[in-house]
Amino acid sequence: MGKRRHKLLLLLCIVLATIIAGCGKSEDGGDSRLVLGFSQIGSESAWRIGNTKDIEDQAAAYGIGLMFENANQKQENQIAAIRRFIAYKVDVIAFSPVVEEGWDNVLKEAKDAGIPVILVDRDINTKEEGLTTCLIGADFYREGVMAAEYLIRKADSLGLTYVNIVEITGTANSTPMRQRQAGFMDTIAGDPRMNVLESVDGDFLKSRGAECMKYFLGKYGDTIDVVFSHNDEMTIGAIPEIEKVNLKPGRDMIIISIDGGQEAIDVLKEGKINCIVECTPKLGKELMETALKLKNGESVAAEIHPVEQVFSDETDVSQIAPRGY
Ligand code: GYE
Repeated sequence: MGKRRHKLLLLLCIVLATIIAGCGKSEDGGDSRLVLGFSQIGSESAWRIGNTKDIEDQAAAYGIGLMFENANQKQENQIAAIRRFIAYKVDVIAFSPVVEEGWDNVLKEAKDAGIPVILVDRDINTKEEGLTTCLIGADFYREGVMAAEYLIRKADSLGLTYVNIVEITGTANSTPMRQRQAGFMDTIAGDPRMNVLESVDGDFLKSRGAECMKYFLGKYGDTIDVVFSHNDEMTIGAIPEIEKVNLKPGRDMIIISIDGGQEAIDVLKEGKINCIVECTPKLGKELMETALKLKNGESVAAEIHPVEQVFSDETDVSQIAPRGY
C-alpha cells in the first residue's frame, strides 16, 4: 500500500477514536451517562425474568449505565447490593423489595449519600418518611378486586349457591401478596356464597404451588370449587396435582391466576385456567424516564401504575396477542 494511503488511513483511525472516546463525556471529561444501580429480587418466575429483560433492554435503549444485581430472593443480598451502589456513587438506586419491612437503615444511608431511590414493582414500610422518591408498579389491590369480581360473575353465570375457595398466596409480607389478598377478600366479603376454606403460602414458586395444591386436595378433596392463586407460576404447578386426582381444572374447579405470562395464557386457551388478571412486568421505560428526571433535578410522580386488563373465559381467548414474557 502506498505511503500516502497509509498515512490517510492512520489519520482516519485517530479521528474515529477521538469521536468515539468523546461520546458521553461531560466538560470535565467525566462520563456523563446516568449510572443506575438496580437490585432485582431473583429469577423465581416468568414474570420476574421478563421484568429483568425489560429493564436491561430499556437501559440500553436510553443509553443508561446499568449496574444490575440479582438477590436470589434474599433481603440481605439486596441490602448488600444497595450498599455497593452507594459506595460506587451511582446516580440513582432502584430496587424491587422482596418484602416490605427492614429497609430503613440502608435507605437512610442512601439518603445521607444524596442518592435518590426508586421502588420498582413492590412497596416498602419504613418508619421514616421520604426515603424513596417514587413507586413504579402495579396496583395489586386492584388486581385482587378484579379476580374477585370475575369470580362473582362466574358464580352468577353458573347459578352457584355456595363457593368453597382455597388460596395459594405469594411470598409472605410482600406487597403483591398482602394487597392481592386484601383486594380479593374485601370484594367477596359481602357475598354470602363465598367461603374461604384456607390460605397457604406458595412463595410465588411453581414447586410450592404444586405442594400447596396437593395439601388442599388431601384435606378438602373435591369440595374445592375455586383455586385463587397469586401468580401463574404457582397456578401452573398446581394444575397437574388437580389432574392427578382425576379432576378437570377449569371445569371441576374454577382456576383464577395473576400475571398473564405466555405459558399461563396458553393454559387459559386450553381451558384449564378460567381467569388471569394481567400484571405487566414491563416497567423499564418508566424506570429509565424517572431516573433521568431525578438526575436532571426534575420532580417525579409519587406513584406510577400501569393500566392492566383481565383475560378470561368470558371472551374469545384465542385472540390474545403474544405476551412477550
Ligand atoms: O406476580 C410474581 C413475581 O412482584 C408482581 O413477583 C411481582 C410478583 C409476580 O414472582 O410472578
